Amino acid sequence: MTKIDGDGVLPTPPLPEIHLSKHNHADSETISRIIEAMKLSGACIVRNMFSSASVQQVQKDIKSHIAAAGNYGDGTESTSVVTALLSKSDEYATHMLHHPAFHGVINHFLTENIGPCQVTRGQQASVTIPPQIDSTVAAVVHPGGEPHNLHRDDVDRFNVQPFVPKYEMGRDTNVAMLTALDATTRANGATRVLPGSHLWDYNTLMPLPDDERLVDAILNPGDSLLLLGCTLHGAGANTTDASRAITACFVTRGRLRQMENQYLAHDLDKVRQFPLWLKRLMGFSVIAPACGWIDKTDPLRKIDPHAGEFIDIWDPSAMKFH
Ligand SMILES: O=C(O)CCC(=O)C(=O)O
Ligand SMILES: [Fe+2]
Repeated sequence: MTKIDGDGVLPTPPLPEIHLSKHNHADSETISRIIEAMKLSGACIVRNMFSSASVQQVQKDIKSHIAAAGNYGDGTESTSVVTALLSKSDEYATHMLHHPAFHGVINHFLTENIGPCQVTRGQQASVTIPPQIDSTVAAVVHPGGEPHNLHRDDVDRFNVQPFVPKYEMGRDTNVAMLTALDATTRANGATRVLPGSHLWDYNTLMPLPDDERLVDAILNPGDSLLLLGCTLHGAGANTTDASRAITACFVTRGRLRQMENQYLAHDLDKVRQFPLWLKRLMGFSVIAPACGWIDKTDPLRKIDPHAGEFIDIWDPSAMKFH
């Protein structure tokens, strides 16, 4: 019988790696290479994204939160998941999340261009909907930690997809940037990725934890794994006597509900201090023509009246009429 689910049908591609020559920098050609690698394999390691000074600052910022952090409640008992990183680390929020490769990748996979569609008789409109933060966490796998279940990050919103022989845009509702704070190795529970599984039918039985196609994302501090929401992965077992920490910024489409409620997870005084691009990425915006308003206006009018740039509902500058 012909298999149509993708599992075992297509050859398993490699887990690609792209090395940045300079921290915090990626030109458009490099970003395109990362995107193509992700389309081919479902994930891409990007080396040298952040400096060790930056990594050490984030480590310092989250350290005091680890002891009190629980896990996801999904069988990952030996993992501490620190949430709401934007409030816990300015370095993470305003510096790491400002990386051009991160923005290039999330914008490519998750921006939606909708329309022209008829909004009223005889009037057509198109809108561009940018992505938004889904959640930010640090995952700290402690000594003795068991391997996490293989999963797709978009399971939370039941983004069930069929097998495709080649990547199709629109398939993903989620993209993640996992950044190593500690070196991740096979021994300490590096994230394991199944390259090519982003093309599988979602109803294909999940592989076992010892599937030989799984590849360890071995990262140095400051390297990231950029991951499509439809790619199977999970943290490995930590057989060492030291914890290993990564940060994860999950991003979703602007029209979907956010996993971590960004409007309540962060103190508004804190949000006020964030740069405009970050406030927008958190979802403090109106998605044209009219999603997310307060009192029919841009939510920034409420929390940051001096923001200087507002988009209210039915704002002609945010839509194209035909
Ligand atoms: O800790 C890891 O290696 C992966 C974490 C992860 O997959 C998740 O939080 O969804
Ligand atoms: Fe995950």
